[in-house]
Amino acid sequence: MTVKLSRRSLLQGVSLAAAMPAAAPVFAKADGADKTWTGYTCCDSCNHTPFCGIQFEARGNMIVRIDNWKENPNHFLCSKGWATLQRLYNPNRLLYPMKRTNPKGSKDPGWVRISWDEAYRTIASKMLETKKKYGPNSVMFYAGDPKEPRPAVQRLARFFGSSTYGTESSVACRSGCAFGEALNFGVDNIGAPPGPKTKVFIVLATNAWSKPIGWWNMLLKAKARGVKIICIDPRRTKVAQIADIHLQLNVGTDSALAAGMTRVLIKENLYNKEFVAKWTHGFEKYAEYCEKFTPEYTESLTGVPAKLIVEAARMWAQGPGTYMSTPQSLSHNSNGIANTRAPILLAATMGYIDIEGGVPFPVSPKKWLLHAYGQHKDFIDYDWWFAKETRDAALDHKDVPVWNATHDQVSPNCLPEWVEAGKLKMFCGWGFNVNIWPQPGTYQEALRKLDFAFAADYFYRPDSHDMLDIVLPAAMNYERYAPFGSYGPVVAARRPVKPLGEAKEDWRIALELGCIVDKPENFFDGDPVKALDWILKRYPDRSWAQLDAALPKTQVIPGAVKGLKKYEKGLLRADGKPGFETDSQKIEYVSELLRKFKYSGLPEFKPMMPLTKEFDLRFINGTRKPHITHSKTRTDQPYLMEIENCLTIDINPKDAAARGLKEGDTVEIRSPFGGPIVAKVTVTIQVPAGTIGGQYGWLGDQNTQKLMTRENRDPITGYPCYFEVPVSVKKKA
Ligand SMILES: Nc1nc2c(c(=O)[nH]1)N[C@H]1C(S)=C(S)[C@@H](COP(=O)(O)OP(=O)(O)OC[C@H]3O[C@@H](n4cnc5c(=O)[nH]c(N)nc54)[C@H](O)[C@@H]3O)O[C@H]1N2
Ligand SMILES: Nc1nc2c(c(=O)[nH]1)N[C@H]1C(S)=C(S)[C@@H](COP(=O)(O)OP(=O)(O)OC[C@H]3O[C@@H](n4cnc5c(=O)[nH]c(N)nc54)[C@H](O)[C@@H]3O)O[C@H]1N2
Ligand SMILES: [Mo]
Repeated sequence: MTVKLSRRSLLQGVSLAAAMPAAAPVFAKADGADKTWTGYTCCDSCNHTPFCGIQFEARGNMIVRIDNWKENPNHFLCSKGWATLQRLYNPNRLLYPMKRTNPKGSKDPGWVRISWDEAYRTIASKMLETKKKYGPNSVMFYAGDPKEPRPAVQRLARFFGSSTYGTESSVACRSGCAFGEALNFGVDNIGAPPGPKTKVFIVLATNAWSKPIGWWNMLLKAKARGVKIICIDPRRTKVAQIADIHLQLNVGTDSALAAGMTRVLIKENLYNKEFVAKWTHGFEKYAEYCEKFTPEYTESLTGVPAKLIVEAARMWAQGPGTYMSTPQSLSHNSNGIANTRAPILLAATMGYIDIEGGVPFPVSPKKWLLHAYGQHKDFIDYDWWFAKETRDAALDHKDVPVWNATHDQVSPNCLPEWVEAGKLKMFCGWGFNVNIWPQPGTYQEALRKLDFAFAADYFYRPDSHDMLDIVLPAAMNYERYAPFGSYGPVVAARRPVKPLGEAKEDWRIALELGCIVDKPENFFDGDPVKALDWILKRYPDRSWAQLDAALPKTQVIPGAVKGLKKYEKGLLRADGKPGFETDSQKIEYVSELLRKFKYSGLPEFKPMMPLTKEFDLRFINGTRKPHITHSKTRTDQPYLMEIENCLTIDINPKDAAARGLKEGDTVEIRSPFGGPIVAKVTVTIQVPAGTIGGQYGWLGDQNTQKLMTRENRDPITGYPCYFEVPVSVKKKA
């Protein structure tokens, strides 16, 4: 007999391990002792989507070799991908649930190993107790950079009844830029690579090192067939080096640059009057705004030579053209939304919208959440999240009203204030890194004050976990079924090995907890494969068994809407009317949504925090490097540490000379908000004079988040300004 996990069994103290539903066909492949077999998974190293496919060879349950999964559309592994096996078999992995035995604040939390039984029992009773005492929203559900756990965690939050669900995306990642895009177009659109008819390609604040390897190959091919490339980036990136025009602007001045280019298009009569008149809203107002952005004035703000601004606008007018914008970098300053919106509106000004060679507007299969890792709207009960009562009751309602009204993920940046106000009592984390935030100490302090907190992770991370009550071992990408690797509407099953030790899949942890605090039938008896099958069966001819049988081939979720100029045919709006899914039904230069919240609605330029005599350099704290992801790659994958083993900052030769610095010197960095932070210097023209670049994710006296500020965030997204803070750099005595 299979005993199901239930709230009653929890309260009666039945052994949960014995109560686990039978897991067939789970991990069936790994059962054949020493047999050699082929498995499939996705790399989750940097979490760009689509993920990169990995094929591996296993002997019994031991992976002995990894390779490119060539049937997967994304299959060239980079240094981080190749190093994932070192992470899987890293002897420091967290393999068992643990609880603290010393009071919070003690130097040593006194961790001891516990059973899953005890872990679940403790967590579930705390969840129910906290909900009863303080209401469901006092329990926070959170997923950090790991994207894969999200659908299951969000479902758990939903059935538990808590809208306090936040992720790294609502702290600082892709959702900010996506929101800027959606304010323009009614839907997010990061842009697309050039098609056969494309003549000009704007690469906006996008670093080739953050992309799958195939992206760079795509760019080289486009260049070879004569596509003109305009790179907009303060740094001399790989893209800038092969671009026809590099608009090397000052950080945070994209809205000024776009205004300057728009003015050229208007003055020289190059813009698409017909498209603008028929399909856009607020253009006259924006044109009026752009009037003062003469090339010279724009140069004075952006640092880009006036001549080059004119030349770039003229080149853009020789389209059709497309752009690719950044997942996040434009959103990391206090004027983030305007900087995200303005440059991509240049596509609308030229009418390069959903035409051949222009920017496609893909429409995904019904209810398929394209960028959400194969998530289906019904799986998370999408309408509940967007109901007015849910939004109004969410904890970020007062902090970021525009965001609150439009997002299912709360903005968790005011977490310390929520704890202080007694609104937040418990924290449930999957892949939680406290160093995502500026001034992480403030968040550590807040988490310490909670009644109860736990997190699931691959590793024990003292900075993030020392103030928690329980930590749970998460199975890695090679050890889990869920979610399916998703490449837009292209999906594939995985074939994993069994988790090491007592690690469990994130989905399984969330679903099993759901079985206990809610009903097992709402949580697929705790089985991730059943959950995936349920999602797939929303579509004709799709099921888990079908995906599994098709391996190594991928499958397509049917129902994506194809064709061009979909706005003419009513295919971009839910009500089937022509136009775009904005308030005005047009592409908006003046956002009517922002106007409702008392903003002007225009993507206007605002200067950032000024440099001072003491803090005379702008710090871009976080541009991606090929061998580093956030905080993760440091100790987990020694191969990658061989490439770089400490915080390194890029500094321009002029700035280095003025400070008497040479390559390899050790420096101290200070900001008005903290420091000193210790780093090694790389002298390079990759950064312009006046700006330094460096990673976050290093710990202790190399932790750059201590230089950042919690104040001065973008008021619309609530995002911190990681790319704005002024700093000083001095040689360490
Ligand atoms: N200064 C500065 N700060 C930034 C940024 C910046 O550019 N500059 N960028 C922002 C952006 S865009 C992002 S995405 C964030 C990074 O977001 P973070 O959440 O800070 O990302 P990581 O450092 O990767 O930490 C993720 C944690 O999850 C664990 N983990 C990894 N995979 C899994 C998994 O599948 N399951 C579980 N349970 N755990 C897992 C890792 O071991 C690690 O402890 O940082 C933001 N903060
Ligand atoms: N190798 C690697 N790849 C990753 C990650 C990783 O950690 N490592 N992280 C993943 C994640 S979570 C994310 S969000 C993405 C991020 O991907 P990207 O957004 O591509 O990453 P960044 O390198 O931070 O920023 C892109 C470029 O923006 C430029 N930039 C900075 N400020 C400005 C500005 O004000 N204006 C303009 N025009 N340009 C500016 C930077 O110089 C940089 O070259 O990468 C993903 N891929
Ligand atoms: Mo991100």
